[in-house]
Amino acid sequence: MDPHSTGDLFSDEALQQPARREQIGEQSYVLRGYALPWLERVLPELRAVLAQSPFRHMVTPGGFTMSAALSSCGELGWTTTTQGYRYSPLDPERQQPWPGMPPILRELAIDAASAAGFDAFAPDACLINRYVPGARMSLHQDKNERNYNAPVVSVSLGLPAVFLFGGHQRSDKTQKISLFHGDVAVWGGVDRLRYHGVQPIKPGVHPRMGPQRINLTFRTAG
Ligand code: MD3
Ligand code: FE
Repeated sequence: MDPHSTGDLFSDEALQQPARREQIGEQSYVLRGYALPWLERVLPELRAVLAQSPFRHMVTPGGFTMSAALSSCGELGWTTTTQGYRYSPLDPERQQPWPGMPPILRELAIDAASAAGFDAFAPDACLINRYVPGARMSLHQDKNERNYNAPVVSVSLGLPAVFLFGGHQRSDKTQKISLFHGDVAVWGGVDRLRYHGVQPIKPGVHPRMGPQRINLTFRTAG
């Protein structure tokens, strides 16, 4: 429509920034603000998931308590045991299936994957990480999923984070990428097994999310 007419000037659409797609690797993208128009539908569903399976701090096989708290929804959730890391159909805290993946979360993930060039994404797991100020995630690879052909889709909410994007060896140089509320990152193909981590979150209070960062990662795990 004519942008100078007043009719829809204050509609959500008119207020929306154009989505910016930044390429950060051969097959990796950050879709700036991509999740913002979805959030008022996503956040109530996320709250309902967390009411069923609350955040908990998992202990690594090496005996370290992770500083990021974790939950999951979908057919599979990520867990730690003394044996190692694995995906499980049951929430070990409750010995019950994880909450189902809310359709609006699934739709957001599939839509973002497609915007980054990955069609037919079929996520079966959504990991939910909560970082309070000071929490971090050290450099690691995600390699517990059965199928590395599928991308990983990550939605950042709340306080900003500095994401570290490394190479295929732990010792490879890392690039720093700031991730903000509403940003969606998509990784796949040749970048799927790159080392990555999150620097300690700086103190702050996000106007919508409070004093925390929440990250959703959608994967095809099984
Ligand atoms: C790059 N989470 O849960 S998500 C994780 O922000 C994890 O909570 C971080 O790493 C967070 O495992 C980063 C972005 C992400 C996820 C998977 C990747 C980046 C990736 C796999 C390969 C390369
Ligand atoms: Fe990871």
